[in-house]
Order: sequence, then C-alpha cells, then structure tokens
Amino acid sequence: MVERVTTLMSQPEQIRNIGIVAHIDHGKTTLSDNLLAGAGMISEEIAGKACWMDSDEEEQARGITIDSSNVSMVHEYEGKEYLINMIDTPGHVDFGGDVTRAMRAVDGAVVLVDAVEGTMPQTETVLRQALKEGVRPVLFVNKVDRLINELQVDEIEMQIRLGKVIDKVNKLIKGMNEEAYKNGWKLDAAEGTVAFGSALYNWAISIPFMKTSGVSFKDVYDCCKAEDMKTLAKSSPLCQVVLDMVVNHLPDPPSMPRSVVYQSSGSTETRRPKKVSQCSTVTPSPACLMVTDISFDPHAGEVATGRLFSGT
Ligand SMILES: Nc1nc2c(ncn2[C@@H]2O[C@H](COP(=O)(O)OP(=O)(O)OP(=O)(O)O)[C@@H](O)[C@H]2O)c(=O)[nH]1
Ligand SMILES: [Mg+2]
Repeated sequence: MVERVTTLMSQPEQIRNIGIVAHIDHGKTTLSDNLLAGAGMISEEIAGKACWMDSDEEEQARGITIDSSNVSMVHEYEGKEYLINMIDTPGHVDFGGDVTRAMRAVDGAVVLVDAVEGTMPQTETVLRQALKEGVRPVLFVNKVDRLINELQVDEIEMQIRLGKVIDKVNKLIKGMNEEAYKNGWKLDAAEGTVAFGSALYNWAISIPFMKTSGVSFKDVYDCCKAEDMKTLAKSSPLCQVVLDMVVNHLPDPPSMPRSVVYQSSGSTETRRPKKVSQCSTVTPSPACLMVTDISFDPHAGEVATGRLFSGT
C-alpha cells in the first residue's frame, strides 16, 4: 500500500484531497472508518465500532471527534488508481477552527446529512466554511436505514424525504455562492453528485451506480425493512459508491486555482508579504505548507502534517 501511495503522490491528476464535514453526530467518523476499511487500510471488524479515526482517549470516551485526523487510501476507478487523502473533521461547534484549517488543505468536501434530522445549524456552518475556501461539495445523505426502521416511512415517502434534503442543501449553496451554484456546483442526484446510504451498515447508492448495478430504491427499501443490511453492503458497497463519486466529481489539485500569501524572515524587503499561486514544483519557489496537524511520534519526534502549496 505504501508503495502504491508513493507512486501516486507524483501524479497530481490522480489525487483527490477531501474533507468529510457535517453537523455533530451525523456520521462522519463512521463513514471515514468504513471507507478506510473498504480500501483495505483497517480491519472491517473494527471499522465504525471503535471509531479508529477517533484515536484519542477523550474522543473514544466521549464518542465525539475533537481533532481532525488525516489518512490516505487508494481507490480504483475505471481501471485507474487514485490516491485519496481524507480529513475527518469534528462536528461540534467548539472545534470550528479545525474545519476551516481542514478546508484550506482540501479541494473537495463530502457533506454528510442525517436523513432523519435533515440539515442542521452546523451543516450550514461547515458548508459556508467549505465554499468560502473554494472547496467543491458533494452530498452523502446518511442514516437512510433510520428512515425505514425508526420512522417507518414507505418507499415513496423515503424518496420524497431524500429529495427534500438535496433541495435544502442546494438552497444553502445557492444562498452562499450563487455564481458557483450556477457554474455546476448545484447538487444533482441524476448527475451523481449525491449518494444515499448508511455509513454504519456499510452500504450506499447513487443514481449512476443504480443504473450500472441494477440495484433499485425498492431493493434498498426491502432489504432495510427485512433488516438484511449484509446483502446491501455486498450489492452496494459504501466505499465503491462514495469514492467513485469523489473521483468523478471532486477536482484534482492542479485544477483548483488556489493561492497563499506568505512572509519570509530576513530584511524588510524580503519580509514583504508575497503571493504564490497553485503549487508549482517545476519553477523554484519557496516551500509553503499549510499545517493541518502536529502529532508526536516516539521515533520521529514532532511531526507536522499539511498541504504543500508551493515548493518541495
Ligand atoms: N442508524 C445509523 N446510525 C449511524 C449511521 N452512521 C453513524 N451512525 C451512528 O451515529 C453516531 C455518531 O456517529 P459518528 O460517526 O461518531 O458521528 P460524527 O459525525 O463523526 O460525530 P462528531 O465527530 O462528534 O461530530 C454513532 O452512534 C454511530 O454509530 C448510520 O448510517 N445509521
Ligand atoms: Mg467524528
């Protein structure tokens, strides 16, 4: 895996830097865990249960995410391998700074919404943070199992409710950045920028996936009603549907025009703030790294993880 990741690191068009954002408890860490398991990075047995991405003791005890964690995995799409660098962010309002920092390190975001609760105040906040940083969103409507098993909605009602979540998120995007909305950032289930599913039970569907696989809304409804999640996880794997959506609809780093302002040390002249645009490793430019996390490794000492905007 390390070898595959290292090879892909030098092929920017085959990289997707993504963040998972949502209101508290909508299922970000469960989704991140199961994506990692699906990509073969952690055991399926522990995914979502021990919340591998919530590795901190306090996170485990409180069942919430406090620090953003980042991981890498490889996903194959149409015969080509892609490197997915993913940041799981906290949903609690107190850790909003972590979300902003994460958004500066990614190009795309998977916005999660609990199908039962719908959009909540933090959904709006994290979406605003993403759009402000020029990060493109796709939508994952999570906990669809709860609609059927807890709210006992029928198949038609299920589809109506899912449609309402998409409309609400689109209304938010339009209100926050109408230009981006009109230029293709409007979420559209038919186009494949929306997926539905259950992060906990490890299944997902999207309209493009339904067309190629033959799995229908009725199949989903029937399986959930019969509490047969294992069949769904096999016929419609979460990892495949969500990461296909990520590869297909979220941008690679070279196609995201970003720039950062930096200030060097030294004389007054060199200290004047300068701007570097989109990572160019070809022409010599100063190394500019947006640090997203600092951790301690017993062998390496302090390790900063971040996004390189320019230089090497
Ligand atoms: N029924 C159901 N429960 C889910 C699903 N996804 C997550 N959960 C449950 O929702 C709760 C919150 O899940 P987390 O993954 O910790 O949510 P989070 O968004 O990471 O939470 P914070 O990081 O604290 O904001 C846990 O009890 C999960 O088991 C789902 O698809 N269906
Ligand atoms: Mg979490």
